[in-house]
Amino acid sequence: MSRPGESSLLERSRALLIRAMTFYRDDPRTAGWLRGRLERLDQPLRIAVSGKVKSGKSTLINALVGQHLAPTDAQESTQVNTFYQYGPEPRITVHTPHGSTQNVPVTTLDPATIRDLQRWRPDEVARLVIEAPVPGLQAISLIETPGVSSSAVQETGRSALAQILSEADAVLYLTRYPQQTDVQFLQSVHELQIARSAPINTIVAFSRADETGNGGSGAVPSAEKISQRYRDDPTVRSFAQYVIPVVGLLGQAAATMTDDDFNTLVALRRLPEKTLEALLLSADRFANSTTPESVPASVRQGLLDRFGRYGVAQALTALGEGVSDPKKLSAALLEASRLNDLQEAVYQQFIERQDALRARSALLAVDMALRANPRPGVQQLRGEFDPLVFHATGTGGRAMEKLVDDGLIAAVLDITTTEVCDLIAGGVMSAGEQRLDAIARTGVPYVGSCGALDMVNFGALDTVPARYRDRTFYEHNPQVTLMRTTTDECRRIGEFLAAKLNACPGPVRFLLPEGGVSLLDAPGRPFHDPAADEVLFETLEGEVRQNADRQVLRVPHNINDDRFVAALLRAFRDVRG
Ligand SMILES: Nc1nc2c(ncn2[C@@H]2O[C@H](COP(=O)(O)OP(=O)(O)OP(=O)(O)O)[C@@H](O)[C@H]2O)c(=O)[nH]1
Ligand SMILES: [Mg+2]
Repeated sequence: MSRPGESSLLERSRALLIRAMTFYRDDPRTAGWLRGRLERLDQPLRIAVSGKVKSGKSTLINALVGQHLAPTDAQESTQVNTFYQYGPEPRITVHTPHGSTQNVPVTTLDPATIRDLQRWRPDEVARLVIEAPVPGLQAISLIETPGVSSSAVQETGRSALAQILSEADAVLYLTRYPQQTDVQFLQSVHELQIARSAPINTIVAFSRADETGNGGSGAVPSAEKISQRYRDDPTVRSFAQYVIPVVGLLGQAAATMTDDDFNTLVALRRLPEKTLEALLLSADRFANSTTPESVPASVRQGLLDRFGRYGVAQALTALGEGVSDPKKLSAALLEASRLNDLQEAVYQQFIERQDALRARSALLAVDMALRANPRPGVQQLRGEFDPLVFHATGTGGRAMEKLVDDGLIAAVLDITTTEVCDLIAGGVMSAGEQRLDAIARTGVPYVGSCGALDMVNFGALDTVPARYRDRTFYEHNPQVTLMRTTTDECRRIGEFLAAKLNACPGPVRFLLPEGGVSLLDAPGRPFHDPAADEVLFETLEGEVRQNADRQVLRVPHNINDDRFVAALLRAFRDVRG
């Protein structure tokens, strides 16, 4: 079942889908659907390009693919889900809502043919699949969805859009100005039942960034500032891994620039400085001025349509700075369009993590099949889980939360939360301020406890900061020195954890081991300090807003006691429902 060199995540996804298929031998439709999902594990990663009408989806697809394939239009809007994927020959397939398919004979692909097919109504055409022999589609397939809030989406409802998004491994969401409705939309997608159990990886592109403000030379830098604000916004962060400005139009022009474009730009650059300045004062003047005749108005208009005002200005600046051939100019413009950065983000967030993204899609597929066609035996597939162990070393906590974010973790037993001590007191094993945020983002069932909240980790004794000279230490070994947390630190640790737990929408149990939070904290051991522990427990009890779903529970044993373990397991069964 597994392939040589295949990661264990992919191997498990393959195995899960194959096992699920065996439960549907008598149901060829579901089995066939699952087989399709299995085959997808060997196909390029699928990225949905979504966003409002006219947010620049088609333009950005062309920029990413490096070819003018998707029709871009100022008036009509794309109404049909359109898949752009790699194929050895140009090919267009129309899928009807009833499941039949039809090949449209083509020898070449051009936007006009695709546009004609996109004019069909969504009840006539469910999706268009465009296959193109372009290298840009070898690692990823792109799915353009109809604009959010377009008539197509209004008619078929959000569920059709959610359906397409559920077929994607990741989402590139475009927004012209990150507005409230976009945020609401993204949240609503995340709140869908299926997404909640497996949140989808999303990059938000602040598109058409050259039009920010008055569209002048400061447009892209100010789009960058706005993006930064959104990156820091906890609501946006909860559904998007990345927010990045991009000028798709310039990306498209740079990726498809011809020698004629280059020669026209060079001819413009050679004009006397004053003539050029006057020409660049407004888009209208640039395209319609009767002079210079050496570059006729119609040619200028064409350039403006393809590059935009910002793009033309950037190209002329680059030429002025000594860029001397089309290749170098194209590279400079790709940089100015921020397409390079977007591609890098797609690479880092999606392609490099594709095994996790694919595993999420496989889990989601099995979950969807089960919900649609419940089978007694197959239920158990969902109930089975493999324990994954993470060490509380800073990187361990972060790795666990990354997998939680990827929707690959069914429930969390977070017994040793000691990374928080290192965050609060400056130890060497902090997992950062974001510890527990993935639990809040996803609502994954969570059981936590106070493991090792009595200790901060340092390296060798002589590396401990001087300000801590008078504290209680325990030399675990020559490389590891542990420092007892104080009452004040315990209160701050309790406050930190309580605030995080209060943000968790899923079921939460947090257990307080009254007999000590570590072996060193047991009676007679060097870190035994019931007063400090009591401050920790009371802070948690006082600050966590408890209800039926979110409970803080005292257990009268040491955290390493079997009876404490039994209480943890009871809580675990409880949150798993
Ligand atoms: N200035 C500027 N215009 C852009 C940019 N991207 C797209 N446009 C223009 O915006 C209009 C719509 O672009 P499309 O790429 O067709 O947008 P879309 O989101 O695919 O639109 P629908 O599919 O119809 O919803 C076209 O006129 C594009 O030329 C950009 O980065 N800058
Ligand atoms: Mg479009």
